[in-house]
Amino acid sequence: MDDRDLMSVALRHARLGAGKVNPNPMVGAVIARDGAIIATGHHDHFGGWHAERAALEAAKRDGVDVRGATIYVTLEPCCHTGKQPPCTQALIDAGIARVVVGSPDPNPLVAGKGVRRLTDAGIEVTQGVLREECDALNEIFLHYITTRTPFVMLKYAMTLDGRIATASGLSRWITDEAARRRVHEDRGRFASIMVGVGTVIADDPQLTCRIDGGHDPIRVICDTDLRTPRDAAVVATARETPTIIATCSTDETRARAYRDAGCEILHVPADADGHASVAAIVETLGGRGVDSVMIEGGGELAWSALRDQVVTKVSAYVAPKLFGGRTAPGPVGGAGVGAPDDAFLLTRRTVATVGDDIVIEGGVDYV
Ligand code: AOF
Ligand code: ZN
Repeated sequence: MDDRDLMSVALRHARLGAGKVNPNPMVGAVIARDGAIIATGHHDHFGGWHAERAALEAAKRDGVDVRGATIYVTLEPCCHTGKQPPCTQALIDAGIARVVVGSPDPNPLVAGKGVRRLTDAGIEVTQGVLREECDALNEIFLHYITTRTPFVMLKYAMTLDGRIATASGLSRWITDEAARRRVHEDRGRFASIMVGVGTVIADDPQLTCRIDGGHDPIRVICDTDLRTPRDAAVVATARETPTIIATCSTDETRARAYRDAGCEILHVPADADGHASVAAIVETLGGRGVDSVMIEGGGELAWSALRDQVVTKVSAYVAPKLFGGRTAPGPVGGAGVGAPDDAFLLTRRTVATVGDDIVIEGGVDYV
């Protein structure tokens, strides 16, 4: 196998940490000799071994000699002491001869210093192998480590005529199985998921990651006046999956009922429209180390998040079907922009098909 093949194996291992490592990056490592894999490892959970050490320990456990071997790592090895000791030192001590790196680590504590430490020690370093794939895998980490604000993805599914429900309010289902599975994969790698109370009332969603071994995001309900039904699924399961109800209400009696069910009540100021401020919620989450928020509806919340300029990326699923209906809602509500020139523009766009559906994604450009 060549460098790219071995890095793609490292990428596969990295993904095993999805949802468990946040706000750390997903990192995978493969140790190889003459193009053949002799050990693998990944960063498995926040605070746990880094990928490099996991691979070195796997080799030790299997009695495999790594001196003179090459290691493929999806992210530049760290050279600082955090919850774990520096990987660069571990690689030097183990006698690794060559290090192949996917993404540079923008963490100011690392940022190029990891690679320099290795080359100073006489190790050959090759950088940028499958860099695009490695960067894409860690879009959340790369954003959060440099801005300290959560990576916010606005996700919605609509028909080709721009409806997220029929005129009578029915929305199950717009996209097919394959697209819905991809959404669950996204839920698994995001630290939190946010919906408006209208969506909770209309759909009674669980907002969990329903794939094998998947990690559930923290659920955040944007509920200005504490209207979340007491028997909603998110309230009933708040002891298993953390649920935050963000509100402007000061009604302590109602708040206590949600708290008794295991929910956290987060008091936030109102925005200009009188809704619980999305910007304030996102800021609070970021301050707690929550590196990512997936916004899953509805239209009012989507608009507030765009207007507050907190959306980092849009993930739009378009189903090849039409609902029609004068009053059938679209994915983004609110007041909307005043003129076409005021539109929110997407940059770095990608278009792909998932099953019968189309998924269009891109970063939001606020300038
Ligand atoms: C690596 N390999 O597998 C990971 C790295 O607190 P710590 O010690 O876990 O350090 C976290 C930082 O280390 C994180 O912000 C990122 O810069 C880097 N993560 N580095 O060499 C890994 N997970
Ligand atoms: Zn490390």
